[in-house]
Amino acid sequence: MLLDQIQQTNDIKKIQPKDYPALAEEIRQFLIEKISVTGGHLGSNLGAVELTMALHLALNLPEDKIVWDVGHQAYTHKLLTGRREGFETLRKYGGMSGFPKRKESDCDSFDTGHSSTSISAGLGLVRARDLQGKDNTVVAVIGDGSLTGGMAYEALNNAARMESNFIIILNDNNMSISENVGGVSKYLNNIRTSNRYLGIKDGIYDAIRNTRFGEPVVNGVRRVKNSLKQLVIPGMWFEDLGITYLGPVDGHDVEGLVTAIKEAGRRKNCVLLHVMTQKGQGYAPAEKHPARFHGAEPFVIETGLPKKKKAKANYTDVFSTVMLKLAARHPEVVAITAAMPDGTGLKRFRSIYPERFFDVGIAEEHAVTFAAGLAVGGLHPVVAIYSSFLQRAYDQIIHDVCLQNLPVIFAIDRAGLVGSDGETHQGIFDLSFLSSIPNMHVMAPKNKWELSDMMKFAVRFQGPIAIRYPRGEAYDGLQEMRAPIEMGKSEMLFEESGVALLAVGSMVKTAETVREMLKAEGISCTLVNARFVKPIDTEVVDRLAQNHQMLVTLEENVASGGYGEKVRAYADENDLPVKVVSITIPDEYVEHGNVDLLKKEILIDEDSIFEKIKKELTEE
Ligand SMILES: Cc1ncc(C[n+]2csc(CCOP(=O)(O)OP(=O)(O)O)c2C)c(N)n1
Repeated sequence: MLLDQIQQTNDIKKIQPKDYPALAEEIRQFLIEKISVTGGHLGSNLGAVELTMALHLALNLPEDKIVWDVGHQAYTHKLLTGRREGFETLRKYGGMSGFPKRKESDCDSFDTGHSSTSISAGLGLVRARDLQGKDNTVVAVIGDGSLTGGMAYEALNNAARMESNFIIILNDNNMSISENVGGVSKYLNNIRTSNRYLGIKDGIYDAIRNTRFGEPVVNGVRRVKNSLKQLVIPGMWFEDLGITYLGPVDGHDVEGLVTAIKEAGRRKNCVLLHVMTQKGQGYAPAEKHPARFHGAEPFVIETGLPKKKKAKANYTDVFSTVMLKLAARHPEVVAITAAMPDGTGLKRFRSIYPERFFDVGIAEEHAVTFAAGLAVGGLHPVVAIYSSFLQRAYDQIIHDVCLQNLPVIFAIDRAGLVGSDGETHQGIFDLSFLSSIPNMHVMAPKNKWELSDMMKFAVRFQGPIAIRYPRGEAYDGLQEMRAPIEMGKSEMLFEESGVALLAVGSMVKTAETVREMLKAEGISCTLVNARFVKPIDTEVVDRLAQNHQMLVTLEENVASGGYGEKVRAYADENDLPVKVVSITIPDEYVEHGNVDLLKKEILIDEDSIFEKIKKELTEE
């Protein structure tokens, strides 16, 4: 095995060029085998095998720096930097992260997870290098999908006309998670097609050079060509900005890539090297279904089918279905996604209402302000975004939506702990950051029927409103509890005395179990479904404070700025005669791992909550 010769960083340089294709094949087999067991980002990694090999051959790590945009394609990089064993524990609690982590290796030069940051971070590394008189190479590797994000353009604008080397590698596989969208994607497509034309042009030069007219005519043709540049030269747009464009080059030819990277490294300015790759390269199911294999669950290698059959509907499915119903009833309802039509469940909406569906690319800031424009224009937009990616659009939510009190619905998927993607993807801040915004309303459903009811409520409401729901299976308990939704009102599920549990969204299910545990110990227990985190139901807090010893709030969100803090502040301000205990995620980043395990670690699982309540009761 060639791979056995690669134990640590730069070992790849011992491999003979003739063996590069065989090594690439071994790496692919390795990745397919490992990811089929652990799950992970397969397609993007299979597409970047040769590119990563070439970077490791052309550069000298860790002195040279590679910033991986999003970071989901860095598995081969991990493999080539002494982390082969880590694949046994990939994305597991305490194991190797699925993204670059500086704490994991000195070859990971910047932590990523969210898209379109690599050029900014790389530029920072370049300026730091120059100011300190160092001469290492800095490379940002960004995909064509990530190049739809606004931050990438802000960075390009700053990198342009710089008089120092900075290599941006555009890893163009013509795909985001789904099909890439927008003008830049079209532009890159045109480059691919015009490349053939340029090949013919180069052929013409060679032919003329070999005639008796020779070099002068070649130069003449070149001049004409320059005046026609806009039409025929690939990457002219980058060139016009002041960024040298190289390519497009075959992203599966290691030796060609090494030459191109070294060439890019010789320039005294910012260079964009355009590399063409295929997502899922070398594994037929991933080539055929790039969206499914972007982030794959464990699968059977022979068939590519998931190992575990989906048993129950998840919240995304419920949202997907209710959106179709709402669209049929309300012609003003339109849907927006930032490059995640599959992940957010809007694919069915897209196929039935293509003219009312907008995939804006990885552009959450734009998505939100665009929604504000749609709302001012008389429509009722639903912006479906994962909790952690919505963080990006904070100013747009405040400045463009809430300040004007516009009817925009935020459907926030993957809220709470998401598991194996880790720190960058946990949706644990949204209750805090949304509920501090004037005019915003924030809800969380206890089960699948309530998500549907909340969406219907939101469509009738004329103002900014957010519904946050977790990743994974939708809770299908408490079906009979379906009191009509009223603004700012909680739902009483079981009314007793003693301890009152006030639970938000996903924590209602947990609280049900905790209540059973408490009752088994003879502790009488009320259970309230909070429903609203903004505004909180102060009436119920007032009432429960009168005949309960203790109020316990439960939420899958950090402590700071969350529901518990609000209830406690209200109780304090109003001198309510009751102790308030808050169960929250600690104010920390939560690493990757199985969600049930993470909950135990951070003490928000049923047993830990039960123990905490008992302890608090004895400390009364
Ligand atoms: C801000 C943000 N929004 C959405 C995502 C989800 N996401 C992860 S990868 C990806 C597509 C990236 O496409 P591209 O950059 O072309 O890389 P490829 O997977 O095709 O190699 C998206 C939308 C994210 N990571 N960050």
